[in-house]
Amino acid sequence: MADLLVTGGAGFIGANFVHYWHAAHPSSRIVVLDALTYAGNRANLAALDADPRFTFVHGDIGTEGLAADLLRRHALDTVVHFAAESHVDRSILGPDAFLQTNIMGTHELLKAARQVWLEEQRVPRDRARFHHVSTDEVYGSLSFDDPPFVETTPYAPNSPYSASKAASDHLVRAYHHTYGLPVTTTNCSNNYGPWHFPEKLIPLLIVNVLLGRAIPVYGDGRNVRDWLYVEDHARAIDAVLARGRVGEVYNVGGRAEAANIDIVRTVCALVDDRLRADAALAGRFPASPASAGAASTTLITYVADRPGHDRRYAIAPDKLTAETGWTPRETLSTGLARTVDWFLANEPWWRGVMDGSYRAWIDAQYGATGAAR
Ligand code: NAD
Ligand code: TDX
Repeated sequence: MADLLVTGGAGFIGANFVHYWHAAHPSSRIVVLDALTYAGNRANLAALDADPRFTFVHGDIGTEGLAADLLRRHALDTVVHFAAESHVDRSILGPDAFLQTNIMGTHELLKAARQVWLEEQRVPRDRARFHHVSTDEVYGSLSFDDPPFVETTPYAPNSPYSASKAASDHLVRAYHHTYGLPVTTTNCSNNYGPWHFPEKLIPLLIVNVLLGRAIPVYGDGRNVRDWLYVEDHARAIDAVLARGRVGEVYNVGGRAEAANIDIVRTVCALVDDRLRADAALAGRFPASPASAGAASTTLITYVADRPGHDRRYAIAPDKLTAETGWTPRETLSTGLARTVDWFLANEPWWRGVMDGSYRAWIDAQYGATGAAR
């Protein structure tokens, strides 16, 4: 069974993946390396602290020698690389951190894997795997009548974020082609689900509806994204590690295209239904329109468009399904309902990440090292 170095495991998708993997592979060891940026929450992994199969390391993927040391010390044969700066709006405001982490940080990890697995031969080549988690945004933007992205769609990244992810994809490919590093890459569509940081559309929307705040819709609200429930992404990575071919790229998506404004209206209706059906819940969120008998859609506020805003993403996961048998379990409707219910049940989590108080909790629990006390 694979023993994993998971980078960015305290972030949204990483944390969901770690919990999924921990439950699905009871004999596998997991070492998480995470810098705990604003997007990384140590609390997301607190439930695993008592398990000796789990280790948390607070550190930056770009630190020279750190990843190599972890691969050696813990005898790890697999890297699942999530760590990144991931928010497009932030990349527009300040691209530097995106280039540093997404490009240089990924390169540091590739060097570590090459050194420990290939040069020092600490793991047989047929057991080692570097799995790179990337995005459909590297393919650029589609018109409404274009066919979905496939693995051979030419790269055309439009934001500093997607350009930095495209660069990292090319480095992963080059390390396979030049040095024979055993790699796989997945390019996934928009995820949503538990532990999603409330700066991205769906969690921001849920939280703003509950707090009775304006819902900012960029431009005309007709931009289309292809949505995937995060646990289905975790299962897809598992399928690629188990049955994917080394050196290959797999697109991951839920065949669930929706215009932003339709996502907004669906989530508003879900929250309104929950609050109308449960007086105690409505009492917890008195500023939410549904608590006063109104519709949350009254909060919709059209705002200036994102610069360079990609019009449409759509992804064809046919290669992944054909080669590994993976298909998504959640539909957009079941996944959104699960997500709204998770945010209703985890109010302390989202309040904590929004007001920064979870940082105090981290310090009290873990100190600077991130190791459980
Ligand atoms: P996130 O922003 O929620 O989490 C990123 C994590 O990486 C955080 O825990 C953060 O602390 C950590 N991190 C950042 N810089 C680091 C560094 N230098 N060293 C170590 N750790 C660092 O991101 P996410 O949404 O969970 O995305 C995870 C990965 O999946 C990213 O590579 C992203 O490009 C990719 N992806 C995301 C989506 C999506 O919809 N969110 C879709 C497709 C692909
Ligand atoms: O307040 C908002 N209002 C709004 O209309 C926000 C935050 C977003 N939007 C729009 C912009 C996009 O068309 O909603 C759509 C989704 O936006 P984000 O949640 O910021 O996601 P996106 O830019 O599509 O990128 C996401 O999917 C691909 C992730 O953040 C990336 O990390 C991933 O690679």
